[in-house]
Amino acid sequence: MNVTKTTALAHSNIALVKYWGKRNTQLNLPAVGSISINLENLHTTTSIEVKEHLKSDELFLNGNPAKKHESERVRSFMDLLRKKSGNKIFTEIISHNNFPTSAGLASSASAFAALSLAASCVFGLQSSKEELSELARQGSGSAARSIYGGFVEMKKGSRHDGIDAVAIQLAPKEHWELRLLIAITSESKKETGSTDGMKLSEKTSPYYKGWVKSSTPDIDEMRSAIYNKDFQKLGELAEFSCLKMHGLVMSSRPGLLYWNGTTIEVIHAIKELRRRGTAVYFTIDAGPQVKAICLPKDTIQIKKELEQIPGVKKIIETPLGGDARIIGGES
Ligand code: 2P0
Repeated sequence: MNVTKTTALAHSNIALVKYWGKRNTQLNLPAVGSISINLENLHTTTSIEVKEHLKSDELFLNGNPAKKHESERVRSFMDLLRKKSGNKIFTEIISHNNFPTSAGLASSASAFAALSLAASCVFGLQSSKEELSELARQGSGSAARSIYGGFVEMKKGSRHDGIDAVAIQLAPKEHWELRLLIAITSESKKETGSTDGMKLSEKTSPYYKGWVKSSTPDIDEMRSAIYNKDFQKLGELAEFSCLKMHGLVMSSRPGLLYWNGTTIEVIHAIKELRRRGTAVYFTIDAGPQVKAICLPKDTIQIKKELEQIPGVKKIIETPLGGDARIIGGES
């Protein structure tokens, strides 16, 4: 009997080597590869149910009907599954994030990874992880990485059809116990989403070509830092890739600035901690939250320091998370 209702869970992820820019917008193919870690305590749970009477997919986000642009994005994603499976069914999709949405915490990553898994299941597709990653990428580039737990590399790929633009797992979370402390400095939605921000940088930044060209060595070095568990190298490279991406973003026209004043205060506090001998590094996505990367033994001290900074609303602590997975289903 076919499964008619399924629930999947996927974790968010944070890139240590950043993705910014597309080589094909239609298939959402990245212009650069990226490397991320998957985050245990930030996740999306998505239930999807086949409803015979529906004429289009219905989406509820965090307990409310989704906004028009969110529903449209999800409906065109679901069209991919209808095309792939040859099944014309429509569904009700109920999705919950356990963290602030659209505030630079990669909500689209966990959302489209969970949706890819749950939707593949109700559409009767026996998808491999690689196929799920390829599908998730078409929803959101960073979602391709959230299919896997631990340390993940997103391949830029070179094919026009995009089947080699998928993520792979470099190492499971057990390989190296890292911690992330996320300093929340604002819970407002960002003004410019990543997709629009990328388009603007591609079109207008004089640094865009240099960004694309210089990404491969970053990927190679980060991969070896992870395999060799070289924390200093991982941290220095993560900061380099982060600042390089934000430099690119700021050099667009009009320039984008995802940070607020507290973002900068937290960066300085992390540098100061390091000057005093604590191994901690920062990275920041397309938003104002600062993620401090550290080792388990230092988390209490770093958390104490960061939560004292005026403007830091709260700190979310997380170890690395596991693969996206099915957590419930009905036939
Ligand atoms: C990353 N970001 O590597 C980079 C760093 C944000 C900053 O991937 O257009 O929402 O849906 O493919 O995946 C966020 O971009 O963009 C992102 P789309 P996505 O994590």
